[in-house]
Amino acid sequence: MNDYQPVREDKFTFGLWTVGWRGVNTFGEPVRPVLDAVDAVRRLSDLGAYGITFHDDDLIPPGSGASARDQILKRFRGALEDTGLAVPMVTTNLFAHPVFRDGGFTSNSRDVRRYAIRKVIRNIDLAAEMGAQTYVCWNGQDGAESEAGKDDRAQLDRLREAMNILCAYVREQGYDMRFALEPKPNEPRGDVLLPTVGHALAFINELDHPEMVGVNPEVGHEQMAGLNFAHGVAQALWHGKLYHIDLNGQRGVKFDQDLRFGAGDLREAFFLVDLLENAGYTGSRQFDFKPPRTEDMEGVWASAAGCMRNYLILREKSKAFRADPEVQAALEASRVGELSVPTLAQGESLSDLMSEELDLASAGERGYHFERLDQLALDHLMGVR
Ligand SMILES: [Mn+2]
Repeated sequence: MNDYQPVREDKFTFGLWTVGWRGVNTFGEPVRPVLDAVDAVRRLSDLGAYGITFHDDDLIPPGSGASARDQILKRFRGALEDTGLAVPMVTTNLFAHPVFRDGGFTSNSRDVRRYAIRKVIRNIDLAAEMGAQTYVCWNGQDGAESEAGKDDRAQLDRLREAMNILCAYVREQGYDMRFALEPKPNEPRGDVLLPTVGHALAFINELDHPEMVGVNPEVGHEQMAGLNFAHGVAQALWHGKLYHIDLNGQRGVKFDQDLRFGAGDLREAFFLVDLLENAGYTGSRQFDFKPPRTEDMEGVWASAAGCMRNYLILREKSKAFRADPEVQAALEASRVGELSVPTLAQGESLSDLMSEELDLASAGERGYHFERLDQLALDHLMGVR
């Protein structure tokens, strides 16, 4: 019997801001105490995680002096060494301070944009010291409530300028680091810049070094726009741009719920794990969730363990689905493999295709049997096969 105990090789990571989230929401005050980063490292390691990630301000409180900073980093590094936990990704908080009320890289205020770049550059140095190879950019407050107040095309110019500066810096320093842009449609801004995976992928093509920049899609961020997350991730993989992923749960088009992975749309979670495991994705499986305010610290760790357990259960279900002879026959009947056969055979030309006739009557009658195939998937998911 599989006990679904995670191991380092599963590459599960957690943001310090997830298990450390104190449960502040729009209407409610904090419900949990401040979590010491060292405790987070130890607990996550005990649970079987591979790594921990952080925003600059999560680890080092803003306004800390040089000696306080050194002390914090020394303790944190000590805990990493004791446990073997990695820091594969680091990111910057360009959203909490009032100065970012109109965004960071794309604030209308030029001095704020310059400050935002300084803040990120300093944190990139720390990320490199920690061995992080991925740097996530979530442009949380970059967006608008009113078209009148924001020149969208200038905003894209400024975001491009900032990303080009960051890429040039990483190249100059010789850091082994890539960037991952995190799309989100809204919240906290009425409309956020780069709202979907597709917007981000198109934007990356306009950069000086597009090969250094990919995406960090988050389950809930696509689903809160009613989009199919597995499809978005598949396209990111197809472009070779899935540099990182944030896993969590969301139920439909509403505020960003950040439920634990597997809560929310379980069916889409199954097809997502099936995709990641079969597409050769080798990066971190990061959980970016918020343990609900109902939970005390014991509930926080139960919630974190649940994220990993659900991934491992779904991974096992996906394997069983793919290995099932009836599923293989159903895939065949649905012509799933046929889509991978090029429409023109090698050496064929358009004229070969043009001279062919299709029996429209019989091809039009052809059923695709997707319902049977999908039911087999659900049978596996629901544990009756
Ligand atoms: Mn989210």
